[in-house]
Amino acid sequence: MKIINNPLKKDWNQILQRPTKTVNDIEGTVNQVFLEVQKEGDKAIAKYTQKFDVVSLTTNIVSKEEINQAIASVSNELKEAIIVAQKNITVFHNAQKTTKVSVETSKGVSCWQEKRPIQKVGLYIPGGTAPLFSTVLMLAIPAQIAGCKEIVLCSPPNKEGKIHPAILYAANLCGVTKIVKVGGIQAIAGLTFGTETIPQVYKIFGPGNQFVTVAKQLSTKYGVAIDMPAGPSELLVVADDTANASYVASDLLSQAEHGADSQVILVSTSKDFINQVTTEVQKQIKDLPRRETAQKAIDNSKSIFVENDTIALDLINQYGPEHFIVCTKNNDFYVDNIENAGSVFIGNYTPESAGDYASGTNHTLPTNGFSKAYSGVNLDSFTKSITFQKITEEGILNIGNSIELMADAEGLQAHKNAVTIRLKDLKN
Ligand code: HSO
Ligand code: ZN
Repeated sequence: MKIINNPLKKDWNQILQRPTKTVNDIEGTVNQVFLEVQKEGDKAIAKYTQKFDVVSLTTNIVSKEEINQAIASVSNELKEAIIVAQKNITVFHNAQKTTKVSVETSKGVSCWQEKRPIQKVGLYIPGGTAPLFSTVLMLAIPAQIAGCKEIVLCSPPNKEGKIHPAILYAANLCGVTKIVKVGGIQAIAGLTFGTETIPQVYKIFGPGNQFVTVAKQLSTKYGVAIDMPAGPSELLVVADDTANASYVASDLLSQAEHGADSQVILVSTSKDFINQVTTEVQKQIKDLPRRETAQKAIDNSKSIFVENDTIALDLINQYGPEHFIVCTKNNDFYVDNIENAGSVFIGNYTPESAGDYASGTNHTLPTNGFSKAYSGVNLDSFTKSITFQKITEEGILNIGNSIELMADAEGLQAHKNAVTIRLKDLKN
């Protein structure tokens, strides 16, 4: 980790830059796959599954039998752990339900807002080196609580044509209505257009590599919503001498092991503490099975010494971390004043892993500074609000003239007429 001492404010932007990636030739490939899937449906899906996942399947659809086999092959211990997580995620997302907002804005003019589930949603779960079955819980549980009717999960098949059993177990546990073995760009294209086997959906959720991210962005051009623009994982820890250097090092490494492009940052008002954490990181990384990945991320990461908590907070708000751990003597100051962060972890006994798996909060969060404008996935991500209004005779008499005047001033005579015609009747 590079140590940076007391940086000038004018240099913060440059210091806090995320590792950049090249997206040049991705768009051409994504467009091509989309066009083919739109035209040829499952035939194109099979072609690209063969090409990218190097497997040819007799069917995309996961059968009841495969699900049963998966359920049988997951250990009881892991099942119990997943059920603990499921309970906490359910409790937290259930509590996010809101009641209908209803108000009389003027006498006789009632307005209200109600939420309705998005009927069809697609959940993308990446394959790759870590089978993220925890992400199944984070997406399927709120979808189910919101009342989404069709919850379609897509995940790439491995070389044997299979999806990891824990992903199937979690999907089955959390109310996924259809599981399809398809990954990458072709999965997002399938969910966008619908094919013989993949249902078309209204919104696509979930993490993925650069190809999946660009594909999700393209799907919005075809009228499909997405959860948020996704990027590599990030963690920023602010900690001082009251924190435990070994704990902080373990947290930094927990995010660093996600990918070589993950970014972890330590901000501290103590130089001595930064040195302790650096030593601890070097010690702990040696025993990690994913140490090569973690080391690459650590090489790109920074420890920043600043003089006081006010400067630290300012810098953190400018960065807008996906995950923010606070372990200082002034935790309340940070908690009360943080403006930009995806999810906040407070105190020595709140590792980020807790939010990744089982505390109850959602781990699908805005990266890349998007926490300045985006929320993480939550119950509302699976609903939309509809507004209603009902106006009585008295109500239209109350606001009719204002509408007429405004419509007239905008030069929209027909709008005005729609009110005038009613007012005339009422006044007669
Ligand atoms: N930290 C990741 C989520 C995750 N971690 C899943 C472990 N499994 C992005 O928030
Ligand atoms: Zn994680």
